[in-house]
Amino acid sequence: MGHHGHEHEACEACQTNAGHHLPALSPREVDRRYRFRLETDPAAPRAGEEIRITVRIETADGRPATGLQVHHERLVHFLVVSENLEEFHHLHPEDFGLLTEEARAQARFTFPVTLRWGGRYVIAVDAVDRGQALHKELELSVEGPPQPPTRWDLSRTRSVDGLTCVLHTMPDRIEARNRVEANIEIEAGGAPVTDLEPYLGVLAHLAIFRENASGSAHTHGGGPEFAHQHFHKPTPGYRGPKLYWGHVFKAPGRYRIFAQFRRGGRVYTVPFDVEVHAPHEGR
Ligand SMILES: [Cu+2]
Repeated sequence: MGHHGHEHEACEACQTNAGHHLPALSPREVDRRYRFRLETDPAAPRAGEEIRITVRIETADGRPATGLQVHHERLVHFLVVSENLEEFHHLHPEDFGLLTEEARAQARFTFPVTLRWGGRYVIAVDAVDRGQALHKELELSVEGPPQPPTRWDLSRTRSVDGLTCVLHTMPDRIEARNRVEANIEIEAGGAPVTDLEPYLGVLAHLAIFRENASGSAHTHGGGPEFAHQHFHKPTPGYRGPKLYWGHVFKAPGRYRIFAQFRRGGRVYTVPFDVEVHAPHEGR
């Protein structure tokens, strides 16, 4: 969510849909207006053991943020990623029955997770407060075996659980600070997949992390209406085979994109790695 929204005022059609067009607060504004308090149980979390993570969201005056709104069918979305980007979880308190009325009134969000390694993890928090999207990254330090180096794979074709997914980007060479139009084309057994199912309100979720988990974004995709900054009307009943999305990568470097979509009641997570180049000057 970090990036989606601020450049899409033109689209009336999607606005009623899933909330991709909400104005996003800048990281500076988020820090000015909110406090995020991270607690873990146990206090010194260890790899291989369940950790209960609690994030409390307060406004700058120290009160619970009570204006949070459901977006994409959940109140707050948490993306947990290891520093090497080899481990990724997309979690919500509701899915564990942990969003009680009391927790909600206190803006206290708890979820369990078991992590593979020690070292640094990033928890990216996505919420919507009074119509404005906020994205915040928190850090967690875990005891345990060191994380192996990132296994980068810059190929644009990935085969996962019987599906072949091909990432197309326009332009092919991705540059920082310039919007990229992208789609992921999905095939099963050589045939295009046209029975994708909405997952948390949209056909595609994209969690995007820069190398060393030094930056993150959560954006969404779907039918052709997601191409070209959402200028198109939604295509009713569109279920594939291409998941359209777009993104502005903030800085050069390597990125891992976790694309998530659902088919046959099952959520697939497909990673793609891309190199983002410094923008050409003088254009
Ligand atoms: Cu989510």
